[in-house]
Amino acid sequence: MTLPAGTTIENKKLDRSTYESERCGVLRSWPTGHDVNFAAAIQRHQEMADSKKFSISLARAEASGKTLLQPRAGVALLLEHIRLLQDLSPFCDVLPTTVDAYTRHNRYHEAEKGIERSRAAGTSLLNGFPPVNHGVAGCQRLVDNLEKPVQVRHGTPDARLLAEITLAAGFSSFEGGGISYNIPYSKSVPLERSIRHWQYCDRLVGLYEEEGIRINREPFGPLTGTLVPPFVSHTVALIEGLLALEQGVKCITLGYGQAGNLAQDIAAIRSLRRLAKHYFEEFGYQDYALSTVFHQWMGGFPESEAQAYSVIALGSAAAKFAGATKIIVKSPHEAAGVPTMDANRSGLQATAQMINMVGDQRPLETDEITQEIEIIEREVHAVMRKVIELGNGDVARGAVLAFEAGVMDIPFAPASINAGRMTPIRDNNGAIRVFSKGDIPLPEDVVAFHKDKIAERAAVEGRQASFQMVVDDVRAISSSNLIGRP
Ligand code: 8ZB
Repeated sequence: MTLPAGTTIENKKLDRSTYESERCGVLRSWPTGHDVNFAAAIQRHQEMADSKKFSISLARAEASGKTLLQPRAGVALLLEHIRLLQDLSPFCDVLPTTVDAYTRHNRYHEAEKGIERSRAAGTSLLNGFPPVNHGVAGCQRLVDNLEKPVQVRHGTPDARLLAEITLAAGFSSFEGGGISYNIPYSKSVPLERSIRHWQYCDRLVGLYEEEGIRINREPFGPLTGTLVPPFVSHTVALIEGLLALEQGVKCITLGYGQAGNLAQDIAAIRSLRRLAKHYFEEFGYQDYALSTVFHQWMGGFPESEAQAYSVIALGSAAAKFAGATKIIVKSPHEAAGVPTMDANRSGLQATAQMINMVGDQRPLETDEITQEIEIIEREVHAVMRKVIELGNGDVARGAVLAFEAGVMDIPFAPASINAGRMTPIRDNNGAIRVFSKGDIPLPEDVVAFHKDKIAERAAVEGRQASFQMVVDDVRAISSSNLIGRP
């Protein structure tokens, strides 16, 4: 679908009839779409064991203070993918299906060739599992052969067919959003279009909810994973949360990617919860279940497996001290690429050891954490106020205008609509600060706070803060430090 010229996006629940007529086109766009049958899908979810329902795992974790572990995993062929998830299952709480890059770009013909070539080669030649090609029956077979809930994890600006097929097959959680699966991933997909396509996905989840089937939705928190200040990713998470709730989503998990400074990371997850409650209430949504997800470090990793374990461990400690509901786990193979099953299991085991040890301690409360929470909340309120003002109260329209104006600005993102005028940098304690704010409307005193923190580092290093310092920071963790010192 291309939006007709002049159409403006708005945060309004799609009419049932608009959705239905669009759905016909979506399901006809590739042969496996014909096998989607909504009534059969509802029955399937009704008959599914509670142990396979993502929302139930999340609700139990929220109630008991448990932290769920989830790896990433996906290979081209169905039987190999089933085997991989079965092997990982004892070491985690909830399962993924990481989708291949052709499917993320709706290139199902090429995914099909990748499947055929993988069969011939006897090994996966795709970087994930292609659910659309395996169809409802193939995906059902996957869900049937697993004992834990499965989530679709991808990076798709137009995920409508992917959502129809996987949810019909019994997947009970779907990652992504119209901003978070566009700006960090694509150069020229119009933001209005990806937001509109994700309204369709959320509306579909809302239809399942109307039938009493709870499907979890999870906007992608880490964005580019490169020096993203918490307020930047929080603003996106809150807007995508609001867009999802409007379409009838009831079970939402907001995410954040580890930045590296313990106090800032703990503050980020705690503030994210508070901010979500604040904005969801402000816009009149009351009936929802909220949870959080912490992503272990999404930037460059050290090549040495021993060093990689330390990065994994610090993220695990931060996530557990913060009280995140779920952790997305990295593996010691991260620097090399897609992990083997053994490497994936090792990452899960390292994470489990740390969260068990941290879980035996009281929640960490320090003045520094309190101060970071305060700063993040003031930053988010400043940006959200402007987004709401730009959109005349509508956050979908406000988000598009905010990106155009540089009010929302994601560091190192490829999308042409993204201004890229804000520059982040680490302070002397490794927290991510704003070096140059571009057109983000941060309050004067907050800007001054960032400036002081950066000056402190510059003095210690005996050099001016500069773009070279930013480059040094981007490389620091993969070369065994947090801060890019000269
Ligand atoms: C945006 C997410 C990037 C992360 C991992 C990468 C990286 C990608 C697969 C995978 C296991 C896959 N990732 N594809 N991990 N199996 N098919 O996602 O290594 O950490």
